[in-house]
Amino acid sequence: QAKGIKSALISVYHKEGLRPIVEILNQLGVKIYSTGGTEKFITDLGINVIPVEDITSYPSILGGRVKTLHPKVFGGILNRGENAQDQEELKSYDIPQIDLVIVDLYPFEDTVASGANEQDIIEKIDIGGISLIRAAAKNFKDVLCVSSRQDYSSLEEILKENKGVVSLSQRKNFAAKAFQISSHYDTAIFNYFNTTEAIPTHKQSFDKGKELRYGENPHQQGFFFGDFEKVFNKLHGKELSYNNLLDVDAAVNLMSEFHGEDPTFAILKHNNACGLAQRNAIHQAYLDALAGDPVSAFGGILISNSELDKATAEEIHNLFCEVVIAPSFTDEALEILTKKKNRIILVQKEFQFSDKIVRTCLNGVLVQDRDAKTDAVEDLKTATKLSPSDTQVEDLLFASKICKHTKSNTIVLAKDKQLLASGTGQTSRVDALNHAIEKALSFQFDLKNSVMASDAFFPFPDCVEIAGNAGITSVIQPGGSIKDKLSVDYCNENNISMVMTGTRHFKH
Ligand code: 93A
Repeated sequence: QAKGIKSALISVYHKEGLRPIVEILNQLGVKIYSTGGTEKFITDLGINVIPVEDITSYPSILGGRVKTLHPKVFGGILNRGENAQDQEELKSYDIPQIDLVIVDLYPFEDTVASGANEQDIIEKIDIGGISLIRAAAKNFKDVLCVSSRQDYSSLEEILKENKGVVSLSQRKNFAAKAFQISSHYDTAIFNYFNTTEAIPTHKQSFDKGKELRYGENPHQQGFFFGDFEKVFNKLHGKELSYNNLLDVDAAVNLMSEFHGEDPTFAILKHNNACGLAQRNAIHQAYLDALAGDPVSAFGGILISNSELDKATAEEIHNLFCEVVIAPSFTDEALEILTKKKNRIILVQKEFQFSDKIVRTCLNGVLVQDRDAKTDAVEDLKTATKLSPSDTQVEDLLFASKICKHTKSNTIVLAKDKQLLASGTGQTSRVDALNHAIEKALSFQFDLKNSVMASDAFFPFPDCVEIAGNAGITSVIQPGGSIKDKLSVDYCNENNISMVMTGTRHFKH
């Protein structure tokens, strides 16, 4: 039921932003109780406020450690309006009813972050405030609980909206927020104490999710549920963000296609490869991956399938990049790469990908098998009169692996085991191809005798026509369109070879 607010208990650490709230409460004729510093702040605004000591008949003791912890305060918050016995007890013990609790907790996390000493940190473990929050949130049927200064503006709106009358669902929403605040607060305290590995943190993070700085954007909260340490040994750098984790996941998935092959280096941005090359040495693989798109590489995620050596590290050091992943690093390479404080260095361990993929959908979840199919020579059916040469076959399979790990619709152009360009996440295959061609040419690549991979079949012959005009001479695609013949005919007329794999690799 909706309920008007007649009394409020305010105890906040940060006072800024509180003024409009107390002014509205004052206008509404709400009786305000408050603790020491907050009480002074309100008095200074010229607004009437009753010290909480008047309720408890106790001063704040133990240097402020006990100021609101008292049955009269908690009785005023926890009593049930509908319970006759509760109401009887309020009267007989002279306990005032409290309808609104506003708390802003001692800044525990900020104090830890400031590098304060242990005693100062311990003093910033809020006991009374967190108890007020939990009590008010538990009794949301009767009490509105505002548990952080971040909620002052929404409180202000609610108070203005209906002259201090607050609905049950509004109170319940604030209660949910309150328990989020209290669990976050306690987790921060737990993390501070759990330095001795007394409790295995990886288990804890798997059970509860690790809170990230934020989600995809700063206004979104983010969590990671998983066991990062099972996949990586982090040697250096800042905390991984939500987007870093997604990119790293894309990187290891992509690089798994080249496991055990010649030295291969990939650079990813926004989960897609913007550079990838396979060479005899990792140094050259890096240089040729970077050449694929030196513009996009800025701020990218770098991954190698081979040990990173000094020469490669020296090159990488010239580039601003977020993350570098490799199965191992030489000591000299590490010395160079760790010179930048934030650069994240990850040693990838041997691990098994889960065979299921999960994502949210319409408030439920979609689950599917991982795309574990890698196109191989034996899958290829030549559809044209002309067969691809052995080197072309190698390039076709190389391009197809990249294609599989690129957002659909995608077209990948490659030559000599180097990604020349790709069109990623386009709404049409023609757009993807045009984009790839334009991009490759802008970086001065010669598309003559390059190969093209497509994640799905060509519904029309337009793509092979554009490809032929650009100099592309071999094509890999799943096949299966009713108009396949039109594409094949064009290839036959223009000396282009085409192989079909029978396997589509959409990635939405
Ligand atoms: O030290 S406490 O845990 N003991 C308490 O009884 C208590 N009651 C409220 N800290 C307590 N508070 C906290 O005091 C509130 O959470 C708030 O952060 C702060 C407000 O104190 P003041 O109004 O004196 O500035």
